[in-house]
Amino acid sequence: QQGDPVEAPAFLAASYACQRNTPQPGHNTLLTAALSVLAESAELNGDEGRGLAFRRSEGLLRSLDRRVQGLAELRGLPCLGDHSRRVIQDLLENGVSSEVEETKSSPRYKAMKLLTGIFGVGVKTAKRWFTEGICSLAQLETSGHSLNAAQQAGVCYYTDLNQPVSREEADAVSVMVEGVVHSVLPGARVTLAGGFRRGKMSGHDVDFLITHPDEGKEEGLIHKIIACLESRGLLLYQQNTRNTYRESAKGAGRPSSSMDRFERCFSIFKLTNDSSYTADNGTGSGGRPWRAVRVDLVVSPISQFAFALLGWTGSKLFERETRRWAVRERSMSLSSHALYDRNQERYLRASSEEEIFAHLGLEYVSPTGRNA
Ligand code: DCP
Ligand code: MG
Repeated sequence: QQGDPVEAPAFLAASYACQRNTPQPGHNTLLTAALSVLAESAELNGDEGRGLAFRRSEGLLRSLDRRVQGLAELRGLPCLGDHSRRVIQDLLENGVSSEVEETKSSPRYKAMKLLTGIFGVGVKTAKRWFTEGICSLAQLETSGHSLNAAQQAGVCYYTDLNQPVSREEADAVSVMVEGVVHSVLPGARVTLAGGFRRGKMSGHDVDFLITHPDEGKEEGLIHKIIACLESRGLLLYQQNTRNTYRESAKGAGRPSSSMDRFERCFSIFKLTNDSSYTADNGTGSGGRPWRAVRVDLVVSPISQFAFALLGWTGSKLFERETRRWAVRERSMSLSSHALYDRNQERYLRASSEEEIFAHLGLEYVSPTGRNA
């Protein structure tokens, strides 16, 4: 190898994504897009560990404040394993990576992406179908498999749901959700979370967190919201769950589980192309005057709101890394409900995201810097 190793600045060398500021889309989109394909391919194969390794490489590259032009510039940086470095070298030298190109054109990757692109279909189900030779929606339809209600909606609105949601559409959905929430519970607060809170210009869905300043007023709210949405004809599909979270002696609401236990509703909205909504792509497939949009509504008690907001803002890697930091570096368990200090054997309260970062001994990272 040529040249002396260059010492990376401490900020860039930080090995946890939650210690870095990661803007969207970053200065290395050729590299991050390629690593994202390899991560996705590993995830679709059920290989979580390999997927995570590529996600960490991708996150590190996105956090860099300049475009990488040579492999030597990456010396001393964490999160970049040999495999990732080989792919990066290929891309820097040839403009393409043969491994990434092969992955993208492989029948398995294409079929798994198509099948998991159906709302309600996870990796396990897609794998089973692919093994049976199902690679397209047409083959799924003729296969005779009975689909559950979510999957039926997923097939029905497949084209709409695989068209990215624009910022304008997210804003239009916000207006609808705020109108409904305020009509069923005056004083309730609606906050846009997920990728749009991180400043992304498009997303696969729109995520909302709903709370009320008086603890307890939010109980059962999800059912009232759903009833109102349905009465106004705004829902194409919905599946809701009750809040099952209770603080336990073990701390922080089962941090091992990535699912939280809030009252919530996974839904598909009917977004109409009317005066409140002026995006160019305002029609659904088949030229309908409306289109289907995935919306997640989550209701949190005000006492857990800061944790819920941190948990539902993402990115998924940023969340994962924050939890990993908490356990390994601070002996704490963090979830979307609470933060538990295992040494002090008590929950640490917080009424803002800033306070949570402070409890964790992390410098505050604003939502737009959490795009790891
Ligand atoms: N999240 C969570 N638990 C879940 C689902 C999501 O904690 N069961 C968190 C992590 C995500 C955030 O909520 O970053 C939003 O989830 P999305 O899947 O909607 O991801 P994004 O909004 O980040 O991306 P996209 O633009 O694809 O919607
Ligand atoms: Mg989202």
